[in-house]
Amino acid sequence: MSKVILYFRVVQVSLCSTWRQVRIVYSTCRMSDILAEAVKGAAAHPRPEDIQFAYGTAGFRDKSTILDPVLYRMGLLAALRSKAKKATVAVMITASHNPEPDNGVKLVDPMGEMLEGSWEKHATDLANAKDEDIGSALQRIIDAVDIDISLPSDVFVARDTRPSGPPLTQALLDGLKVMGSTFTDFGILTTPQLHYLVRCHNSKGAYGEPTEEGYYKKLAQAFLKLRKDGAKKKYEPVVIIDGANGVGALKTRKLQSHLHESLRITVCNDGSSGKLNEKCGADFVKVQQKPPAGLEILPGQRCVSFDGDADRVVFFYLNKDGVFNLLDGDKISTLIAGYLGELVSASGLQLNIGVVQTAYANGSSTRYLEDVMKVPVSCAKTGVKHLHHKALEFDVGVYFEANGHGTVLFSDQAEQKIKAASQDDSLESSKREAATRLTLMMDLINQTVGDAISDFLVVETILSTRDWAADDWNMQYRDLPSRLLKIKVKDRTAVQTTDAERCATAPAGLQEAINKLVAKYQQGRSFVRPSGTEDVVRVFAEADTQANADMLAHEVSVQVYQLAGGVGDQPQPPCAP
Ligand code: NG1
Ligand code: ZN
Repeated sequence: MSKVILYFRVVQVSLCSTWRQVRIVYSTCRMSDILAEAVKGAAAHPRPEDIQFAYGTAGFRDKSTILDPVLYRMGLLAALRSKAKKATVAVMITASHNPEPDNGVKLVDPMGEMLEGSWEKHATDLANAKDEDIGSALQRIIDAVDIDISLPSDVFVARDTRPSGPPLTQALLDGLKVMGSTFTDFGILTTPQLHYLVRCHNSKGAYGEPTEEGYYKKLAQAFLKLRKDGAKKKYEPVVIIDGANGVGALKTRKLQSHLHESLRITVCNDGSSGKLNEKCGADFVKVQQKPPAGLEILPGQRCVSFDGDADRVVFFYLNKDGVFNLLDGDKISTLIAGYLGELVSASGLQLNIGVVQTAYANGSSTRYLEDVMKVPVSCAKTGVKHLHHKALEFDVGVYFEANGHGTVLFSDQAEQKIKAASQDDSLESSKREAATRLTLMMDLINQTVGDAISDFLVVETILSTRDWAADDWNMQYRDLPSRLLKIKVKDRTAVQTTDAERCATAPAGLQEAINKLVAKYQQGRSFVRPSGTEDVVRVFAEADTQANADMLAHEVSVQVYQLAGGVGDQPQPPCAP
């Protein structure tokens, strides 16, 4: 080892009643000792030789039983990331909408962003290094990024409600301790709460108070100020929340006391009986296009589904004939972009607003945004980091995945202009008031990442201001019927795509086959892509009727099965309704 660097190493961290009171005892040691200890520590977290892990669109995600070595190694990596950024970073342990036996881990950068793309490879390499090679794998990262290992590191940690969370947290902390990193274990939080906390901490409170209570206070204060009094004809401040039997339910209960009587929330699927994400939650409702189990709904009642870590949200209701209607991420982004657009015009500010979607966005929503609302729309690859990145191109960038994950980003310049206008006494009062509402919307929106609780409050604010029932919102445009399927293949990387995943470049002949099938259907559209979180290829189709969307999705699935090495039985045609 050529470098001999002495640096401080934390040997004891004691957490007192609040995370701020951390007692830290330091000792000194050499980098070579640390790397040797990292290897030694791996003995308690051995890596099975036959499994390859990959840091995908949502970090590592797998059966919780095999993730222990990955968590240990992510502890090591998080410490390095913190040193590289000279700031606190965060690690969230969750498998989001996936079933309870799964779990996962993702790193969060200092301002609450997803881990920078170039580090995903480091994460994958370290996760796949043999136990005895951990030291050299760490050294390669240190050299590649040129990390000053003598710097301190600090990491925030949280998990969702999965029973595998505590032991996996322990494995992560073992990795952090070996690296001599300080850390704060927040226990159970929603993913977006952790993103919020790390940003508050690194911005020295400029983004908000860095506590869970601070999160509720910030959202609730903005929400209550935005709520206009006065009789409503259609909007009712009553809502039923499907908490997916996860952390979103627990945290909504905590939020409730801060909202006073402004909104009557009934939390169902709160984890007291059902299983996490089982027949409930945002993913179930979106994919199955039906209400979750565990809710008794009357026609017209507004219902909300969160996913397992509360970073996705969809709304739904039964119309007067009892027919299920879904208000997904596309409907949410249209609602938000429309309202923010009105506020920006009313304030007289020159700010451009754009919407970012993925190929999964319903075709009707794209047409409505572009043709009726005249809002520019960009299409990004699946995965929040891609949408987030594109949204930064606008002064006000609204981004949502159809599945309900999304938020709004305000550029620094936009934020400054809006705040200045809200305090400018020389402006007409109507302009100033619009700017003031925009500042409150900025507070209500969790700009770090999609946040089910924050997005839910944003939607309630807009519906209340517009005095809309769910039906009024839904009538903005009519969704085209669609179908999402998944196909198991030998190797999902056999499917490759381009043009924001809308066109398959491999295997040969697949895109031509899709084009031919699509041409048979009115308003047909279909694309395929390998999932980043599951070992499957996803097939999406939409068409003029549900039967046609189902049939198109089926026919494309058969092509994927035949051309991309399908395993198991060939997909069967949809049953007649
Ligand atoms: P994959 O498995 O790559 O399709 C899914 C979602 C993404 C995103 C990630 C992260 C769909 C079709 N895909 O990704 O939008 O939310 O999970 O959780 O919904
Ligand atoms: Zn999630």
